[in-house]
Amino acid sequence: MNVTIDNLPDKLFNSINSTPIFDLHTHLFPPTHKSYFLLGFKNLLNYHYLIAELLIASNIDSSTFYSYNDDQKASLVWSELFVKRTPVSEACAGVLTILKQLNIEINNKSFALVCDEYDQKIHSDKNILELSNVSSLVMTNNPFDLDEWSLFNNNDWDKKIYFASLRLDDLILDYEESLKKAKDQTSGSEENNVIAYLEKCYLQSSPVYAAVSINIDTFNILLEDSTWKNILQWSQSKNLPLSLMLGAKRAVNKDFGLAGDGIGDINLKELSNLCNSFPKNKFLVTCLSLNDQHELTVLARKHPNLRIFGFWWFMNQPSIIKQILKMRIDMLGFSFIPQHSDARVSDQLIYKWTHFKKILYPVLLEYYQGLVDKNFLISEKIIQRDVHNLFSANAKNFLDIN
Ligand code: FIX
Ligand code: ZN
Repeated sequence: MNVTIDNLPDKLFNSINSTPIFDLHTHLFPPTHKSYFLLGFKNLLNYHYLIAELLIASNIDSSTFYSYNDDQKASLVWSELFVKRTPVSEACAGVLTILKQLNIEINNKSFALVCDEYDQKIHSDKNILELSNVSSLVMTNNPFDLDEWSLFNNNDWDKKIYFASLRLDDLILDYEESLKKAKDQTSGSEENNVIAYLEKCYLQSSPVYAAVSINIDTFNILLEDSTWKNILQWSQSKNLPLSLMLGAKRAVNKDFGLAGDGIGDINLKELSNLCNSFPKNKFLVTCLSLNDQHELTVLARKHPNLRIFGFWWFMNQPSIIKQILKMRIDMLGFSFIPQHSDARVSDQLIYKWTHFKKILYPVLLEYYQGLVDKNFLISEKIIQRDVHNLFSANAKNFLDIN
């Protein structure tokens, strides 16, 4: 059925709100992985985005804050950011969006009461997946964190919902220790212990990609170091894309813990070299700094083995997303993966995707209206195809999964 200028807004709105989402990068785990699965209001408030905001807004010092238990921390975040101050930041707005979607009224209610009401409404990851319309997601799995990796000794979780990825940062942060673990976990006599261990992890977890976060100080390791050349060859032989998360500088303020990471530099000319040097490897790429977005988009026009994904962390702000999303569409059409949630607490899937859809809707509407103006026929089928590609198929096709 063709869409007219009058019913276009409704058709698009319905399509955006009914299309299932494949979330390409999260830090979530299935509920059976007990100490890693995070759910609920207190965990939401203890998100490191909010902790950074609390530590700069109040005069509570970080060591005092981190000495508190989770309940105390959450209650402090609530009183400092939501009661004493106006919760306008994106991370604060996220909490309010979730409360609104759960029909939890907060005005004139104590923190304890809000917590109780919240606990009555959200019980499981299934609840959240339904509310957010996320049908499957990719976890971040570190093969060098043996306790976390024990997830794969267990078969008691839904592998059609929770896909694995191999996060390889430890190989850069502490190569010697990682090598030792690789040897311990294999016979130790293989010619290449790291690859032997990755092969073992691959067979255990069926990852959909490998990933590493790097900046200008470490990028050349990918191009020059023999371990990484082997990893690139190995991932090519597996048809396993490498996800490059570019431009984070860890521990800009060590005292802030996980909330203390910031932005470092990256030279995207080196990314272009990498794409040329390994033309048969596939690279998913996201950049943390606004400064790099234009060049990254140009590179994605030049290298078919490079696919842009998401608005990572400090990029995930409505004002920035709107502008960069349009630039990506102007230069790439719909050939990119527009968003990932980076959720650490399952409930965050609700707000991260609600907020993104709110930005995506008017942007797409403007492009479709432009096409109708130029006499290009838009049908419901076209809209559904495009939204399905943006929310799921672009990523799945690049990863070769269905
Ligand atoms: O490296 C990453 O995957 C980052 O997303 C995280 O380390 C970061 O802490 C985060 O949660 C950003 O959203
Ligand atoms: Zn992440």
